[in-house]
Amino acid sequence: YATYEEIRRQPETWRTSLDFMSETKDPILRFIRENQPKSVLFTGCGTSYYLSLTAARFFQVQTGIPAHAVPASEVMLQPSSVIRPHPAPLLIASSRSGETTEVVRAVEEVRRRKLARCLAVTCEPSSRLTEVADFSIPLPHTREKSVVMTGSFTNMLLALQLFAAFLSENQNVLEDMQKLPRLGQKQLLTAEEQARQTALDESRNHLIYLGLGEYYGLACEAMLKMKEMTQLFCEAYNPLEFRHGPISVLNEDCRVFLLSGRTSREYDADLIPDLRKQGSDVKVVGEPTDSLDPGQRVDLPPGLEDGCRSILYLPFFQFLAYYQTLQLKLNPDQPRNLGQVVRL
Ligand code: F1P
Repeated sequence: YATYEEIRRQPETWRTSLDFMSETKDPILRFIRENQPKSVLFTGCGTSYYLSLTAARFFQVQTGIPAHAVPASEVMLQPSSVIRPHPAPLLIASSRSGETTEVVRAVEEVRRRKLARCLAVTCEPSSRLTEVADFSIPLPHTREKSVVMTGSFTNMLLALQLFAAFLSENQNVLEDMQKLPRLGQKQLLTAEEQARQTALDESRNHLIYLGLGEYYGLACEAMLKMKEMTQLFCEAYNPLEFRHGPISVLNEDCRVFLLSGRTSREYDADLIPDLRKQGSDVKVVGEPTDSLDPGQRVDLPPGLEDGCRSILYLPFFQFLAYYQTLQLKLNPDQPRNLGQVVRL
């Protein structure tokens, strides 16, 4: 299946993206310095919106420039409710295809009203989006055959994170990002095997993904992969928000994935027993910890800052959705009711 190949080849494509970004660093920084944005609005649809959520948090933490993310339909239909033109913001639009109607129209609308300058990140260098944007970061080596987005998510996110790190000139972050292809390659086989084993248990058919801050966008993307490929019932929440009502759905049909980071560790320890109370299975995905049995954990390589670790969460969740799809005897390349591009 193309989906499988596209998940597997990710660490190599991350290397190409890092090299490409280093080569184009000067024009990217020139574009930003010319525009001096006082805030940044990230946008996209579906997977590209979820990567925008994570990229916005990372960007604000790195640069100190206020950043947030909204779905492209909101920029398209209600631009003045999400963009204030003074002081001038920057709009960063992400789209694998560069053809999704809401994204293209959002950028067109913002430019027509002169609300902001626009930077595009896409896997299609000759798309409508690159035509209408002021500046583009093209990543054609991450083009995909599969309907679902896998490597395009991690690569577009990586490019945006590197862009933030260029601006902040944070050497630790820049060094951590260079380690990702090697760490990702090392972790890939374990992630695949753990995902394959987890998917064998079909009794858990209500899946819940929890992530805080930068990890909320990752939790949403993990949820979307499973939903698109398997049509199982999946939800994503902020972990502590989950306690404020949604927790009442838990039962023995549920499996909860907690994307754990350093900032939330203390609170995660307190939350896990509550998640288990009604017989739900809980898997904690993050840096290794002695406080949980190996069967309750999905270990990621240790030593990186929370934000820099982001893309390493994805291969496990992508493989999980892939193997769960095979388990249900569905075709991972062709999810029901979905095409590569949504045009209105
Ligand atoms: C965004 C998107 C995907 C979704 C499906 C349809 O596309 O909504 O997230 O999985 O493939 O398109 P794009 O704007 O990134 O091309």
